[in-house]
Amino acid sequence: MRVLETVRGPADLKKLSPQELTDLAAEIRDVLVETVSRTGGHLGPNLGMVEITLAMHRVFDSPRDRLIYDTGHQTYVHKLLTGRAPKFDSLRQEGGLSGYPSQAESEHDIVENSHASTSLSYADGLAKAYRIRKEDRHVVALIGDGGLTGGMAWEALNNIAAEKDLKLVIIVNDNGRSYSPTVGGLATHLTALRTNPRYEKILDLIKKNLGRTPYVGAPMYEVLHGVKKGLKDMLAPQGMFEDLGLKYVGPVDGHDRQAMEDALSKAKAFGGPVIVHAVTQKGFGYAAAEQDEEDNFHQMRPANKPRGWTDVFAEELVRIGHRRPDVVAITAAMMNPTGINQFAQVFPDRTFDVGIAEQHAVTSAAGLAMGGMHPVVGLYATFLNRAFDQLLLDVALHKCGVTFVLDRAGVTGDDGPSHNGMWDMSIVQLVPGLRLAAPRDSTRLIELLNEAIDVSDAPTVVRYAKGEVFPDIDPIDKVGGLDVLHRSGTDVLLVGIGSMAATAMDVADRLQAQGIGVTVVDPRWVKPVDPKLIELAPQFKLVVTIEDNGRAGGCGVMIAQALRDHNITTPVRDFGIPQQFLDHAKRPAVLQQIGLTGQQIARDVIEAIAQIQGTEIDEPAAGRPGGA
Ligand SMILES: Cc1ncc(C[n+]2csc(CCOP(=O)(O)OP(=O)(O)O)c2C)c(N)n1
Repeated sequence: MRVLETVRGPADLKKLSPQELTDLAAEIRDVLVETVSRTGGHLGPNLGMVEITLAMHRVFDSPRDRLIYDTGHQTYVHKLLTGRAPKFDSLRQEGGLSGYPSQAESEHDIVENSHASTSLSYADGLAKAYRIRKEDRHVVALIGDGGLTGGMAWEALNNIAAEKDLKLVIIVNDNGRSYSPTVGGLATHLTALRTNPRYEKILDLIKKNLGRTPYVGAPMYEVLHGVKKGLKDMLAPQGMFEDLGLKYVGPVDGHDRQAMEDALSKAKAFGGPVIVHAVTQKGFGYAAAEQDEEDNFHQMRPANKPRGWTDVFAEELVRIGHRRPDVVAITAAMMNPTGINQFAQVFPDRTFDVGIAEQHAVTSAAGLAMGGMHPVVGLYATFLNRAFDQLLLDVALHKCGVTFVLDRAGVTGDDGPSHNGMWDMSIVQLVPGLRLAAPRDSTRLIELLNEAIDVSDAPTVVRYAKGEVFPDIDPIDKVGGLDVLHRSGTDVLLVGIGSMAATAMDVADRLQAQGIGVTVVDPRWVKPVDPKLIELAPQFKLVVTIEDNGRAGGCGVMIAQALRDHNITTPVRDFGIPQQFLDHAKRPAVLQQIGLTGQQIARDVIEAIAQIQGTEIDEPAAGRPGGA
């Protein structure tokens, strides 16, 4: 029987012998490699977390003590040790285990948000609550060196340091990498420590010499301790933490379970906030991951990836870079995933990886624009949420020409609620002067990216979906800025936004088959609303908008408002993502669940037209959660 099968919860771990724990670590690595190769997900980070997680669960008493994982992508080992091993096969599958912590799954999970750099703030609040309620519980926050590059983490540290009696242990899992190597001054500090052999050698020497000086042992120790501290300050980052008033333990080999347990026990006994600095290797124990240069298998990559939206953007940005020496690129620790890496290879001096620091990225872009450059900020759509105020007041108020390229917009699916890009088109609607483009295919992405970068006196946003780029849909006509994609009548004006233009074409076919006349347009630029769209609308019985964004405050709502403002009474039906946190599943399954497919939209539109015409038709009246 494998040791893993005997572990039904953390209590079982405490009974295991050192040998059994070593065997368990090997078994966990086998399960990780075998499962994640099949399901996809975060392999490298979890391979690096095996011993740390074992130590966390042996030293602390979850769920009484609270374990918080920053971002949460490194919790597969935690899942395996907290009763979820039998279901681990279902990782990231519809109805199966989430790829992140989940309160619904386990009492051992508390924070589910997968946006980085939040763990220390949650931990600060939880520990303060337990102190006020006089509950004797520890809070443990695990944060990577990547997570630690986010400003929020430092805001939290600043506050935690002032609370001398908080029972709070911060484990820094320092593997030197986010996706790519972690950047910035802090990362340089951590690397200096990790890679400097002098430090441990000198400490060894001190220890040995101490043993040989019997009478002066104690005073000598003080002197040498001073020396040690001075040395550490020179080489290590704890000077920085200690200056803040935080106790520092480390560096500890994060793959030495016993050493980790010793360090955590010491930290637990201290009774105030402590930082335990664990040094690990991403992908540890699996040669293919350890040696992978791109990202140590941070996330499993499919073997034959079809040409995606990111590839089209990446190649075009390089072409633009040659033509426009003022164009610079900024990424927030997502060099490869956003495609900025291709620009970086050609223009390293014009590329800035700022760490997981979206807020800084955006205001730094404003500064670059004020200094005569045209920044292109590459982000996942969901992470723009982080930098709304910076976009609004630092960029837009100052009329800075900054282009935001939002990848993974719309339903992304597998990574669950916090990774869906379903807020961007709503929040950017609030920004005066900002122009928003949603390309429907690769030709339009190239066109719109160029048009966006030509705007020098306002922010522009270009947003597109995750994964494979859709086949081109060529326009049959152009009306103002609108592309007309289909024209068979004037019953319904279908406005297909971005990747939903393909769905609009599907709807059009279905409506036409029912004898309903349809025109499909793609506005390309969706903010501001194109005046030609306002001119066209009164010619139709119904305007239908389809977008891959939350319905609240989205493009459909803005189009309806523009029509009202012009006293146009044509009814509008807006289809988009319902304002819900969507459980993880594949994108097509999520779209089906929320009613955002050609079939479901066509059914609703047929009903709406029937109502408008005052006639009843034989269509099943099923629910339409995504419909208007
Ligand atoms: C606000 C935010 N921006 C970007 C990301 C994307 N992201 C997920 S994991 C990760 C790297 C995390 O690095 P680190 O904290 O060191 O953890 P590791 O994977 O190395 O264990 C990034 C950038 C995110 N989750 N949240």
